[in-house]
Amino acid sequence: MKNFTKITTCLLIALTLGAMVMSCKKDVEKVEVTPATLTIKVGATSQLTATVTPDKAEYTLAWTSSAPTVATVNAEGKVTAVAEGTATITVEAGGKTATCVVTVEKDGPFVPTVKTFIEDVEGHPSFTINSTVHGWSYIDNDGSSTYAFQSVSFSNAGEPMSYIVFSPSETTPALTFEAHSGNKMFACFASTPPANDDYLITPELQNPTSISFWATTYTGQYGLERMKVLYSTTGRNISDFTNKLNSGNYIQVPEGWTQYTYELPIEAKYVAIQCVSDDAFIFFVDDIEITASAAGSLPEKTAKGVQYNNFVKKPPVAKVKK
Ligand SMILES: [Ca+2]
Ligand SMILES: [Ca+2]
Repeated sequence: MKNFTKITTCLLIALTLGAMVMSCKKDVEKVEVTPATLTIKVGATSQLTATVTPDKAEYTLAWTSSAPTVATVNAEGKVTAVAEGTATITVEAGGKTATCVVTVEKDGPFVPTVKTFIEDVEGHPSFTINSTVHGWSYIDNDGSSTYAFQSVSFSNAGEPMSYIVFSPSETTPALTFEAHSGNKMFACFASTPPANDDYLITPELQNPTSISFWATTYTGQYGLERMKVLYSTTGRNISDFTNKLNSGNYIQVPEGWTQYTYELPIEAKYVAIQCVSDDAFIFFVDDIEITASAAGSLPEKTAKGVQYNNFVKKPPVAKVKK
């Protein structure tokens, strides 16, 4: 009988405690999300925060997007902008909801999202001078007009330029030599004297570790192309590129695609491939790969399944002044 009383007492205490715990659970009264509106660029991410009242409410947060083709949201409320447009992100907790209206903008500074960035030039419009796609910038410090091909025409031939997006298969008539990957590459055409002084400048880098790229002289007939590889820890003016990565004064680039790789200090902000050729013909650059020590430091990877072409030396087309 004594044992029975003990068991009953224990059971009652257990039930009472259980009921007390049950009574502590509260329903969600309100959920709020901050920010309530958000404007971000394609490729960028942003963290949303949900606040649930009362504090002791029991809930699970569920995040959804009204338009995942515009912006997606993960289970932790992190939004990724996919394409230009508007999406409503909804968070639900205990039957209550709150929303954040996300506007995704297409243009503007390129926003870094991943660790490796490969520029294969395929996404740049053909024959654009100093194409700013993906945040590339340029300095044409010689300001000179350029040599063109004898009997081969293309848009902007002979114009002053730093680098042009060159597509051999789209000239008239089509040229038979190939870019390192795909159909396009950056090209620096010889300036009609003075010597070339042309900068191809990367997008802004954060925590970079290395840069590599492929380069070639189009034809050694007029002499090999010359380049310097420089970096800046500050801005994008000529006076900012005070650090040289190549040894010697400049590199003479051979005929045939050659890969150049340089380690970068973490504070490097921009790298410039400077063409300093003197009355040569065309300096080509393709498949520039930059790596960083942390995700979120570089523009998105732009090359998908890069297929590299073999360099097949074809009889070069002569150069002419336009
Ligand atoms: Ca120039
Ligand atoms: Ca290419």
